Amino acid sequence: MSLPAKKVEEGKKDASGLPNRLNQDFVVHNMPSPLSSSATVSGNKITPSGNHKKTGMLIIGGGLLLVAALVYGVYALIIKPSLTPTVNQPVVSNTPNINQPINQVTPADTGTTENQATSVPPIINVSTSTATSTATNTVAAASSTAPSVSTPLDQISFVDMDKDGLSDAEEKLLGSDPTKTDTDGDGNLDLAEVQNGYNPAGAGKLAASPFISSYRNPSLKYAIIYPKAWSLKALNNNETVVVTSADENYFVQIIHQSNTDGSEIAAWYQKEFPDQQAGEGRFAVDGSWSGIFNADKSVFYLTDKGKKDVYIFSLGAASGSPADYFRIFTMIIDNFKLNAK
Ligand SMILES: [Ca+2]
Ligand SMILES: [Ca+2]
Repeated sequence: MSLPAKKVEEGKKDASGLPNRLNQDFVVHNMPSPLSSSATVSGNKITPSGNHKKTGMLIIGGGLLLVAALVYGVYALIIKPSLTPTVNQPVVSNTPNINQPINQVTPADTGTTENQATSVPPIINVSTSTATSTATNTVAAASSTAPSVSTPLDQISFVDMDKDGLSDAEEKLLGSDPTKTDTDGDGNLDLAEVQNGYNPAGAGKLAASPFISSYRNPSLKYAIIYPKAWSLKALNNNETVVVTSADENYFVQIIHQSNTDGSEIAAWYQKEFPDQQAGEGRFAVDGSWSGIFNADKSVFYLTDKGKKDVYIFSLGAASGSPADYFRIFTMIIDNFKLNAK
């Protein structure tokens, strides 16, 4: 009798099942390492350790991502910003410095020419248009016509062949030699002589120089000296006096107003120009007045000893730099005399 077919099939099954079992055993025995990723396949004992491993990998991977994110964050927020702005900033900040003063100067020249247009030359219009009779107007106008350049006039360079501190243009006005620092050879330099009221081109005082004229204001009783080559005009009932260069490009203007509350000049300046820095002070040798410059030294304000009046001196130029005549400006200020006979 032959074996029933069923048994044969079972035998076949057994025969084919053996390699599978061997295979399983083989796999089990050869994959004991908890680090193996295929350990889950091989049985109950190893499966849990495979889950721990996956979790570990996730934590490590997440940690790496976090570190990467932090590194990028540091770069994006700290390193990158610190690199880029250095390129942009100078480009932005350079431009406005140049434009502002020019814009501010032009309207003052054009907008206020009506007042004195009929009686005085064009250059004087710039200044005298501001010389209205009321005190407040005068003050405001004087400040607005001043050049808005912040560099003080005595720090702006000018043509000075002998480097004695007087410009060539000023030496021509005063009769001194623009190529000699001590024109009259008396041992005193030209500039020092002018600053102390002496004639740099010869003996004696500046007031006695043939290159100098004097003027006494008949209403206000003050006296000034000025270059003979320049011309002088009194306006507004002598409240305003303008001295103009021969070519009418430069002018020195003196405006009078009352010192209504009797302030010291520094306090007066602070009250009139609360947002403006004052320049250095200057005093009459005899103590009869004390004054103060504005920041760029184009305007000088003084009050008398009794603090009854304020006189406003300004130096201007229709074109070019008023710095060429700053020593003439201070010469006029320093020799300003109140109660002149
Ligand atoms: Ca000189
Ligand atoms: Ca001299």
